[in-house]
Amino acid sequence: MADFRSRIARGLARTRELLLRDVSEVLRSAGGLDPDSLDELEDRLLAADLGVTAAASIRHRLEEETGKRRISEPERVMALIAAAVEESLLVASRPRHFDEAFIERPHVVLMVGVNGCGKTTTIGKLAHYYKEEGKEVVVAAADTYRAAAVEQLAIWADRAGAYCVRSHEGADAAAVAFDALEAARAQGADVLLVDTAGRLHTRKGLMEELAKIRRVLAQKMEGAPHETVLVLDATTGQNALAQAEEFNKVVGVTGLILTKLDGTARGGIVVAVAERLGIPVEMIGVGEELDDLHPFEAREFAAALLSPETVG
Ligand SMILES: Nc1nc2c(ncn2[C@@H]2O[C@H](COP(=O)(O)OP(=O)(O)OP(=O)(O)O)[C@@H](O)[C@H]2O)c(=O)[nH]1
Ligand SMILES: [Mg+2]
Repeated sequence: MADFRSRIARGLARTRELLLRDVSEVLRSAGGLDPDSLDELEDRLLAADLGVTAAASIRHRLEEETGKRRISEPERVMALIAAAVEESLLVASRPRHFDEAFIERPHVVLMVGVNGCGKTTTIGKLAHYYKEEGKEVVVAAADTYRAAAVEQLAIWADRAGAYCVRSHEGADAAAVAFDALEAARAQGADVLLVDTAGRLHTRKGLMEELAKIRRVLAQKMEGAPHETVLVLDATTGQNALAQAEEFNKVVGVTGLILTKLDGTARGGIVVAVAERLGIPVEMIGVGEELDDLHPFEAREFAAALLSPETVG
């Protein structure tokens, strides 16, 4: 996992640098942590997208600590922040692994999210992830709005060694999902990953289409889809919360995948989303290659986000 850690650390470098800069500035100007600098620090944590609850709980920890002794080293503050972040994330983290005893075959995963959040890419990576575990994977091109979308998924499927079920542009998305489930069953596949068109969570008609895909899958196989995964682009910051709430209302989100954590300064959004929704963050995307998807581990994430040893 050392490789994973260094990739995450690299990916979160910008988030970490900004936080460390904030902490250092606050400490320098106040000469240490006092009530005023705690206020300032809490504001900076909010600005870093960590969310209200996490920012408040970090403040609380720091207050307790300053009651005992004067803190003026940024490293100490960062370590306390890391501990608080880890605690917040543990509540909602559920590393993804394939449990033979638990699942039915095929295990059906419906991928949803706004335009461009990374659904198709993530399906490609997830197909690869499962193939590496020795699973047979089928993907469904149920984004039928654009021919290019089907082509894009087919290319990813090819790279990952998964079978792709596709139809023509403009075909009924639910029908493609239905056909793919039939094919996955006929092939005795272990996993079916259903790609869907990006849609704004505020567009009612499009959101209804997702509900229809769900119904059709459930008709074909009791319990399907076994998972509905919402893909969130970490660079969107606080808007990710509104998206998650809307998608959850319409299709019942069972897990989250955060993408584009590489190179964003807003990695703190993971903490806010996990706290607000209590939906587990299962995986995180840290790049555009096949193996740039990793099971989410609260401890490793907190360490990579904040710990001073990984800086530089
Ligand atoms: N840097 C980075 N880029 C990513 C990541 N995941 C996806 N992308 C890029 O984000 C862009 C959009 O990805 P798609 O997978 O097409 O997103 P989508 O949600 O399927 O988009 P629509 O189907 O149009 O809604 C592509 O250029 C991807 O390469 C990631 O983890 N890191
Ligand atoms: Mg797509």
